[in-house]
Amino acid sequence: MAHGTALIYDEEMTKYKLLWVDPACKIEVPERLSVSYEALVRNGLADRCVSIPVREATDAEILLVHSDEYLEAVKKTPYMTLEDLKEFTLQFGDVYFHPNIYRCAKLAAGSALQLVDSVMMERVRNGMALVRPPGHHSMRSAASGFCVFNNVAIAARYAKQKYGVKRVLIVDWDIHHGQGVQYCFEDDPRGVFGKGRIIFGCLKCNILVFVLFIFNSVLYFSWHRYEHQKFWPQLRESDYDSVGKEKGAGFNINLPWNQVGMENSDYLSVFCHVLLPVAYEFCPDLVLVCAGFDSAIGDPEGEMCATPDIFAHLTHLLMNLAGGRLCAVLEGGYNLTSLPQSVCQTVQTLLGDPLPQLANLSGPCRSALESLQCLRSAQKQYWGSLKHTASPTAANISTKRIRIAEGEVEEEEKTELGEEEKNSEEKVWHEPPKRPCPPIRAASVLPDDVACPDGCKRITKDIHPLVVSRLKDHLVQEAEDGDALATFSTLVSLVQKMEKNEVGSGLALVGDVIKAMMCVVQHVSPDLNRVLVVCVGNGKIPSHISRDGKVLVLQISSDASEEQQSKHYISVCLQKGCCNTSGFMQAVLGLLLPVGYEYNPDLVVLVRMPDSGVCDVVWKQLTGLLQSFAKGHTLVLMQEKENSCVGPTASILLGDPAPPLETLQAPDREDVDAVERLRRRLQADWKLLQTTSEYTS
Ligand code: X5A
Ligand code: ZN
Repeated sequence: MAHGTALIYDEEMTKYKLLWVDPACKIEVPERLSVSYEALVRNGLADRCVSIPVREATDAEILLVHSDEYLEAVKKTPYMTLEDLKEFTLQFGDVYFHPNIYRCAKLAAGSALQLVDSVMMERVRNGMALVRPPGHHSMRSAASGFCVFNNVAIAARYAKQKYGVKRVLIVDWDIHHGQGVQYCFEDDPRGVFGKGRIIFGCLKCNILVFVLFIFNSVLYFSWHRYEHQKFWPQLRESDYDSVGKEKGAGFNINLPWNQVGMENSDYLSVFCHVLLPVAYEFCPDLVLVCAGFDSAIGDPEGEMCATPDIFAHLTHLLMNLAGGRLCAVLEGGYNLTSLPQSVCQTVQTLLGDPLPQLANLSGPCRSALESLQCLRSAQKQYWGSLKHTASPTAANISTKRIRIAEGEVEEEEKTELGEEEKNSEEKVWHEPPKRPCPPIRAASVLPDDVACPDGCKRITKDIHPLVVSRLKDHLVQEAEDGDALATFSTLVSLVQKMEKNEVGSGLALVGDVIKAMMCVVQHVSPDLNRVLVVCVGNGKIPSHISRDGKVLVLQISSDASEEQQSKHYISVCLQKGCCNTSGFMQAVLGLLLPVGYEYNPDLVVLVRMPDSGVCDVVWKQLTGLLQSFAKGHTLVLMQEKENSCVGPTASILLGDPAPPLETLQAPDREDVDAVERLRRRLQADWKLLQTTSEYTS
């Protein structure tokens, strides 16, 4: 399996700038790139990456997306006088040309292609390209919004053409709408008769049945500052109801932000409740990120409030798709402090370092919920994971755009005095704390006859007299069983090592997973304020475990025991238990992730109940996603006889990406209903579970 992270950068791309006065363009400066790269060097991240040289994209590659006339016109810009350049620039919106920009634009697109090559040829697992000019606004025959060639769109076409990649997911977390990418792929289902054709021969009827799997090959997701069409580029088609055209319907996903000031929880909520369910259902072979950081706090364009460490999480949440094949290409980002911080968070996550803890997440704001609700109902007919969600009326929200456009109503936020002031105020935030790697990434507690996986350190059983005497008090029956006692004692000391960050994650084979879990939970140090216990499979968890809120239990099973739900004891009951992949993922993405983020545990204990029925790939996805919490400190408890799970579990804890799930079927109606019911019941306690604005004041 490929590993390593590519970094693509060349100083040449700092060598063009705005040569005249234009307030709209003055923020797009060469320093954007140099400060980002210098921060990577200063933090020792550049050195840990595989440095890949840039190259120019060829004409043929640029023509994958752009017209011949446009390319020929741009080709002339290096020879133009200042007056000619100004004149040429005038036909486009919010962009400038310079004698060296054509060269840089070829390098920027070429960098994205080098990155795709490195990932697809398995020289590296993932990577980031730091480029200028950005790309996502440029269209077939037009420059726009500082963009000349559409780097990511070209890369997507290139990946399909050169490597036969069937499904490409483009995630555009830049704060502007990448309308260029949308136009490029919105009616995309090209090559219907090309790949993906399966022919069944039916002997009985003596006929051949051709089944054509018609998949749109590129799924584009973008969130963007919109303000009911008041914000640049002020397009009607940036709204949530642009879902793609004809066969491309459902493959264009726009989440408009109708207010500024969106925070980490707003971003996470959109990932949990729209992007991730759809992305897992789509099952991409490659993920491309339009990685703009003008969506971070302090940015003069975005005016949002999400902190740089959110990008560690956004990146991580995408890293278990497509077998980890992720290429991030820089787009916007104009605050020279938050931009390099955000770039570092992204690259450090690609390198596999522990995730930062996100503290004090609130619920999404009302405006974010309105957008989320509208988007989910606009997309529900295309995606099984959204299919059965309640369909509220979106009318009052969409008509607001028209009424504002016609000057009938004022935007509500403008009527509040002092709001304007708040925006112009300098934003302050802390530099994200360091993310130190523990000396031991994963440790195991295993019976002597079970081999310890490579890269994982076996902890030899050690009996702490103090721990043992406390254990004896609690687990009287086991007091006789010296072996179980030794195992429990070792588990407690393993957790202590995790707490000191000497060890990242742990896995253990134990005689009784529930007893082991109880033992860990009752004996962790009082400094571990919150422990998230995730139980997979049937089995009774003593309900007193969670009484003081220091423990949150979330169980996924096929046992109908919904009565005893409480804020800290959540039981998800699925028809086929953990065997049904789509139902299970629905619960993981729509329930477990939001609750986990809001709870913000210091330790995660993942319990695999005996005979849970969970398949390998799903188990790996779950284990990988749980690394989002507690700075990656997860303890996995498994039943002694399930020693075939040790290897797969260890590989994920050591940082391997989970293999992709097959394209998911729509989950069973009963399962969706069960998850929805639970979500509604719990959203008063866990605000990140909200998907509609009905419940907020
Ligand atoms: C790539 C990017 C922004 C253009 C803003 C024009 N472009 N007002 O962030
Ligand atoms: Zn932008």
